[in-house]
Amino acid sequence: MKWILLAAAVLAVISGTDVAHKQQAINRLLYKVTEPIRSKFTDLKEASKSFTPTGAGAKLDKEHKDHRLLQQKHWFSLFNPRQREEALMLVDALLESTDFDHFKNTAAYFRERMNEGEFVYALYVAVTHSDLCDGVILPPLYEVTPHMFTNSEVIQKAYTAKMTQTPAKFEMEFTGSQKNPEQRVAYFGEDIGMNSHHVHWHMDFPFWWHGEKIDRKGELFFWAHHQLTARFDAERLSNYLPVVDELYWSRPIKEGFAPHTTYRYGGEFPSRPDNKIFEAVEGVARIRDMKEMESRIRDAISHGYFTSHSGDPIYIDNERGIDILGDVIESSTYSPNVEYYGALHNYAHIMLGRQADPKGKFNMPPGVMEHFETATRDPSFFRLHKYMDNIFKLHKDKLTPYTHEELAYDNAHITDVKIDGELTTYFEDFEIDLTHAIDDTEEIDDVAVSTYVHRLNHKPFAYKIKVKADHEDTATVRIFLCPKHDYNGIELHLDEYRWGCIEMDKFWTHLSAGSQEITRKGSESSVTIPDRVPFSDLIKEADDAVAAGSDLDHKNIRACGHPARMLLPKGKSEGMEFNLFVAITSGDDAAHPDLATNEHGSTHGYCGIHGQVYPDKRPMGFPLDRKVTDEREFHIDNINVSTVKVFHKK
Ligand SMILES: *[C@@H]1O[C@H](CO)[C@@H](O)[C@H](O)[C@H]1NC(C)=O
Ligand SMILES: [Cu+2]
Repeated sequence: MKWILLAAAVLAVISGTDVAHKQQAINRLLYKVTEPIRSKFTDLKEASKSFTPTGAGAKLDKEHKDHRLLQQKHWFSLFNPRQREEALMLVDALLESTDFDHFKNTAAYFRERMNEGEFVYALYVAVTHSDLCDGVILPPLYEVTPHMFTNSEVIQKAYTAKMTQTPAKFEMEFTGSQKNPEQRVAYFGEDIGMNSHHVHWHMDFPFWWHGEKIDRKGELFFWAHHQLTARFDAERLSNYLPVVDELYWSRPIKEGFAPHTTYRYGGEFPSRPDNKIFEAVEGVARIRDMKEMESRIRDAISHGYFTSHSGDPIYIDNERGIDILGDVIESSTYSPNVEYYGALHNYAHIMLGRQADPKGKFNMPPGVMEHFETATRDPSFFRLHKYMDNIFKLHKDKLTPYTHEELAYDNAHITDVKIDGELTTYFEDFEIDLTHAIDDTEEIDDVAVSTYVHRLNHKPFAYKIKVKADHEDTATVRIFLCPKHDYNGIELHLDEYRWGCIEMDKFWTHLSAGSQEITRKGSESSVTIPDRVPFSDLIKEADDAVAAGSDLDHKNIRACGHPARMLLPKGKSEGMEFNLFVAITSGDDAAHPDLATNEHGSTHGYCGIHGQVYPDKRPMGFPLDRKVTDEREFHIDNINVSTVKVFHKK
């Protein structure tokens, strides 16, 4: 038996279907995407000339031959319907592949013919979803397309370094000035790890998705964005700012935004001054269209049902309702009646993105709000998401509060909750390689150019939870960090703070009869991922493995997940108080039988388990997602709320 496996492994290495070869091919396909495939990558270069695309690829090739495709060296936005259509043709062509060679050759062929932005998007999505690419790590997007994650100042400096052939490393500041109070939380909205999480979330769960059904996609849309909103609010409170107010269509957009960012092709990202009055965007929507979409959705929430195409009611005052509401609001292809309920989220992004040039008079490229990479930099992103979050809350608040039976787990008695170590945040510098930000040719050598950004991190810590169990069992542990006081320093009740709770972790564990201590490290959190592997490391590792005839065994391949270093919101020098909420419920909540020993790729809290059902059978956010009318229901042995302090050190 063993020699058969060995023979299979040897065969895989020789034929190039092992992870090392795949990783190498993906690296090379993304290497300097705005330039032709390097001639030293002979197989890809050859495929780009002589491959004959089939199926969806043939259809896309015909569009190319008919000169219908978007030119190269032009901006790309997923919210542009035609550009999206082109990118999705490539996604289909790639996902149709039945072997990796076909996948690789299709990609190589279209890399030389399609718009680079469309190509990168399609390749990232296809690698994420294709079984043929299992084990492949996607290079950090901030290194492949640095223009979307940095600013014009940094890119200009990079060009100077290249032109003068002088290696350089320079600082990247956050956008704006300290005269703007919003600047205090720019480290959150502009964090490259968080931006990457956001853009990857939308690649794992695309609104246009027409492939195999993705479990609880609409609910994940709600939960991932709700968590971004809650986290941003927590950061604001630590920075002496009130929580975000929602967006109003009929009031001025309070905060302006000057992105200081330039497209690689297509000029500068448009700016928006403070207090801009919303205008209709030609060819997209009028303000009254937006209000209409909103009021139809609010109507459905009040009625407790949506109306399908055929006029049938789809009841939502139940556990499943949130999933449907998420599908409707985004909207995704799962929306039961997109003609009637519209696409509130997607249209709102475009409306906000275009306010600088609503009539298209100045031929401005799309705004930061029209790209998932850049959207969170603009303070209006969080206003918009607060607005939608409040609509979700309206629905959740209609549901019957959890009963004692639903909350209790008589087997577990929490006797103590402690933090091992100090909850301490700090800022650090992080270096980003800018090699891919600047043009060159095969003949010109690369110059080492990088920028360092400031980013939030925290010291290692662990939760220590003492539990007494009546009998042996598997249990579900949920940990939330919740605001304790509002902006004015007034202590909040459970029903006031629950919606602002940050999901820190959720895991399954084995309880033995009697007393025990559960230790869980912050770094094990199921909502976060570790730092991304730099592109240059991925290249070196794959090239070395291929040269040595060995394979790669990648762990942590998911790109969706909040950055581990941002698990804790920023503290205060004197300490910022939070409520640490711990709930232990029965292991029956697990949707997979082995969760206590197998985390299924971790990072499932905000990103689910790839290709499988969401691990928790309960609604996302349980038990804090519903109204609490009687706080005493939560005074039970399996739930504990304690106060913790998060410090911030210079
Ligand atoms: C939770 O645990 C803390 C610390 O162990 C304890 O002081 C507190 O009384 C507990 N609270 C509840 C509601 O059980
Ligand atoms: Cu989003």
